[in-house]
Amino acid sequence: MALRPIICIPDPLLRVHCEPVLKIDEEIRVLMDDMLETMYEAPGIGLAAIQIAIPKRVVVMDLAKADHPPEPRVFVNPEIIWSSPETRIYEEGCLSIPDYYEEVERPSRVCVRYLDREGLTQELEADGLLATCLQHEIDHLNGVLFIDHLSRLKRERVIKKYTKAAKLNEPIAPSGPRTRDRIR
Ligand code: GNR
Ligand code: NI
Repeated sequence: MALRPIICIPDPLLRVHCEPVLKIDEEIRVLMDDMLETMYEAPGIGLAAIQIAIPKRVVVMDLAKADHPPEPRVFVNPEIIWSSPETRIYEEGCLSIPDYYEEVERPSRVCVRYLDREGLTQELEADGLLATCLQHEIDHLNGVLFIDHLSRLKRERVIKKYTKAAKLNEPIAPSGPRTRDRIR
């Protein structure tokens, strides 16, 4: 297992459309394990492969509460096959936009089809934080960030701040999303 550096905006890699995984082989299993380790260390509740600069459609997640056993999940080639007409608003953060949080409105429930660790097709109907997080991560696979769901003013303000900081080589935050979202 290995920790891999997480890339941040304005890195253009965060805007690429990621490639489907054709075969779940040892290389992909190593990637999943490295992503989980990197996510736990950040700490975050989800991570898309592109956040460690790998343009493949792989997502990891763990929504288990801090005092509960870990529940690592992996989703390969996840697709939203149904979204509820009802929406919910949740305050999101992103490890690639450290220290910035804003409310995002998304469908409150989704049905997702994906391949599991063994390469078997699975379908999952999700609500609550799982539904929000799945949509946040699937957006990453398509080069979309949660700030793209905000007003243009808010989005441009954030991008400008991080672009300036990157030019001056100033780290914006040493750690990941604040403890409220952190579960472990
Ligand atoms: O750790 C994370 N917390 C979070 C909180 C609300 C909605 C989405 C997320 S995902 C984020 C980790 C991350 O950036 N995944 O891409
Ligand atoms: Ni994110």
